[in-house]
Amino acid sequence: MERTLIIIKPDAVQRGLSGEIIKRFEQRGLRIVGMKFMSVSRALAEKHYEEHVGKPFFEGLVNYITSSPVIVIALEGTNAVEAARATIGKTKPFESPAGTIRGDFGLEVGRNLVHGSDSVASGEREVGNFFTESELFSWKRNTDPWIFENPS
Ligand code: IDP
Ligand code: MG
Repeated sequence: MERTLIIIKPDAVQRGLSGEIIKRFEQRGLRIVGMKFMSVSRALAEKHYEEHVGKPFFEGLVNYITSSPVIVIALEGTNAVEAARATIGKTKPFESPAGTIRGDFGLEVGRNLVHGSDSVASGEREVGNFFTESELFSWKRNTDPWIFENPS
């Protein structure tokens, strides 16, 4: 099933919003297959955000994501990537509608609380960057048939 990487960024962890953010993905029906509390090294931050190398905000972005611990989560579900991005909202919180995580809890693009992979290929790559195989779990929930028409 499709996978996406979620990062509860340092600002969200510091502000005590981790539980609220996890709750929204769980309520959506996405299945947690990996989760850990960690510090992101500069090397991992630069790899994760390699598409933004050279942009004016890159240095600030790496400083932000490495500034304090994060929670990383691998989520699985039908259309997991698009569903998670819709739950997160737009890149700029001030443009993000109420009801989304960024629209409900954020104002500035440099403090936008949460990361979600932007494509199926990115989801695969990013989950692999943050988790080893033994940290990812293949499991079923008893509720899966009530969330997925064709659970697998
Ligand atoms: P996304 O997180 O919505 O996919 P991207 O364009 O991939 O957004 O940018 C990655 C991250 O870089 C954003 O989530 C945000 O933290 C940061 N960022 C993007 N644009 C800016 C900017 O103009 N100023 C400061 N930070 C930015
Ligand atoms: Mg992105």
